[in-house]
Amino acid sequence: MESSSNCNLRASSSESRGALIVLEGLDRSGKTSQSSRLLSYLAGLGHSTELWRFPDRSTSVGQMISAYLSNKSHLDDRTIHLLFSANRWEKRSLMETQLKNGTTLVVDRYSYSGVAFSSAKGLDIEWCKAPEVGLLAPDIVLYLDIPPEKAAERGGYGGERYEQLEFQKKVAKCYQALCDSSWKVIDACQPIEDIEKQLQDAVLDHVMACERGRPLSYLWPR
Ligand code: DGP
Repeated sequence: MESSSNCNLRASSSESRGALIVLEGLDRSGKTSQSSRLLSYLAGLGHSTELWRFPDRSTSVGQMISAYLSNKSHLDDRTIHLLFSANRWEKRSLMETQLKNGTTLVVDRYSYSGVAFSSAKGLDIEWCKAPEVGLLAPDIVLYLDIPPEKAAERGGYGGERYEQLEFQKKVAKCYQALCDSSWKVIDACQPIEDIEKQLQDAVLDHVMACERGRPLSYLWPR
């Protein structure tokens, strides 16, 4: 963002930066298309913005995750949990660099998916959170809230490992356990344009606050 250019002499805690915006939700909740729309909106306002997604299947860890999700490999539940987390850790320093460069990141899934999907398998929630400690905390989590049955009706479950109604019901409950004041819950059954507008309204204050120098924070904030 242009407004960062004169901030070199400020204390690091008040340096202008990009915002870390995370979209979360069940499979088929509309995250991916809303992430793209949000990116276009912010870019249209002149903000430097990038679209990220986790898992990032382009890395070697990401390829292991992709093989697991498509049932081409089978891994112990804790092992795959740690791989998902490693996939976020391998992008952490680039994430920090980009935010400090003034780029806002719109991120499709993050640590909350990690905890919700693994704790839905019965793993202890605190154990699931532990490897995420120290990753950058989002400025806002946008949760696209859809009943699992409605998501299943949308079809397009692509045959990946977690795309099953009964499992998604458990994931929904686990997401509820994670929801805190940094989350904005949006009804994902509304028309696409209404959701898009609500997401836009939800992020602007955060983008501006980060531009003014909101300090970075780390998981898990209390
Ligand atoms: P996506 O590429 O957004 O369709 O995500 C792939 C699937 O992986 C989806 O069912 C959600 C799940 N997932 C995403 N992140 C994590 C994670 O960190 N841990 C676990 N266990 N599952 C995840």
